[in-house]
Amino acid sequence: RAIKKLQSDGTLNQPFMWGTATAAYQVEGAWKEGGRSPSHWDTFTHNKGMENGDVACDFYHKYPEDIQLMKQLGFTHFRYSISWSRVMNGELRNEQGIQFYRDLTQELLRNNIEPVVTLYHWDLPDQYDWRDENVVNAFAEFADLMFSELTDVKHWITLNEPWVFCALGYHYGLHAPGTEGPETGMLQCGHNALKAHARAYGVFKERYDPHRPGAKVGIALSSHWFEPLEPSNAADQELSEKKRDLMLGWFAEPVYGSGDYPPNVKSHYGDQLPVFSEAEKAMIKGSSDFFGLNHYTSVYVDSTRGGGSDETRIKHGAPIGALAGSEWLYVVPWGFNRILTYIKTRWDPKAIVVTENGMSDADTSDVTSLVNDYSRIAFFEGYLTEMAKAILHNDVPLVGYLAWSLLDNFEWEDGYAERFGLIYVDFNDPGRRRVVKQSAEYLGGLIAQAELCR
Ligand code: PNW
Repeated sequence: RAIKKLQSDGTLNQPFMWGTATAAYQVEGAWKEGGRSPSHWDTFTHNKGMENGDVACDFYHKYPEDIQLMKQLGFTHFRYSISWSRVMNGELRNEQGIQFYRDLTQELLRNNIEPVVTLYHWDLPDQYDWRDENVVNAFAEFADLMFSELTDVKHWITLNEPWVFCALGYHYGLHAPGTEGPETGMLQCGHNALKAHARAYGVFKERYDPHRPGAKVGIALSSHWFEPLEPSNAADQELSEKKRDLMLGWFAEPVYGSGDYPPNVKSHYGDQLPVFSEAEKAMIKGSSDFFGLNHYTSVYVDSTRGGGSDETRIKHGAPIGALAGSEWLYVVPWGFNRILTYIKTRWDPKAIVVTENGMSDADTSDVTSLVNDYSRIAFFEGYLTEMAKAILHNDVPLVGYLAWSLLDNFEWEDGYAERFGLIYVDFNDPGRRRVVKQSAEYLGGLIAQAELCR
């Protein structure tokens, strides 16, 4: 019904995008094959002796098999990212690396699966630093290279979750390059990320758009839903709105709103926050053809607690939802409708693509329980029902839903301890055996039904 409504509204002028999402460093492996040079994630994990993406799912070699699985399950789209240091070595192009992405893209198209390409999903070549303005030009050139090579790609995402890679990489020190420091580093990172995104968008519009009918370029932003602990309490409401600004509005307001940071972000950081010139604001404003949203979870906001601890998952003794396999991921389906409706109301984007949504299981040696993943089925049932409500009752212009993730994979600082896949991967097997989980079959069945109802 939701899809029918989108069609009658004219929101869907192409089939609804049913896909899965991955990221290069999390799945590819082959870290020094084909002329690839190290990214800061290689260096960070190796220096710290952490689990790493050296082999990961070995997607680099196994992608034809994975594409057959996607096809059997009925997915129409697949989101993957480009390892920048695979396709470029400093300023030079690396032909072998580029060929890998040409081959992957063609294999998808041959199997009737539309590519959704993320240019940057956190694996920065070692020589760059997001706090340094040089990265802006470098990223625009890298984007130009990929736009020119992957001519058949219709959906591009410039950056994945600048909130995460700036905050965790340059403030909390949990992600590469592992810098724990004042908020200024993270703010500088965000500033350059917005400029880099807008430059790449501009390159596409100027040089490629005229010859690529229907092609779209956007950015993927992540946010929790922030719910006032007491919905009628004005202070809880106000603080919730501020938290939405600090996580989502920081990037969404410049791109989809005014071209500048929201007032809450300006007042919170004061002089630490870099300032955009008028020309930069003009370049950033409107620099996205769709709103890419990565959403997983929700939190309550309690204004009666102090600064650092104003978020809680407990209300009157009851948890906000079931805890998944990651300490930050509580299953809160209703928050999905709320954040989608909030985005529609505040920024009124032409289209929203859910570029990631999914849940984790903690790793265990009990493979049967990992494959019979009924709690993940419940997760998708709950979140997709709320997504349908957002479309039907709140006129949210949703054009696609990409589940995170196709495969169990390298979950960043948590290594292989958390499994987000629709497909189980045996990381002890040198062949990285795959087993389709029950939740993948469930989604496949749901896609088939949705298609029949059109
Ligand atoms: C996303 N949070 O990261 C990333 O895009 C993926 O690469 C990652 O594997 C996936 O979600 C699962 O973690 C996020 O705390 C990590 O809000 C944490 C948050 C959001 C997104």
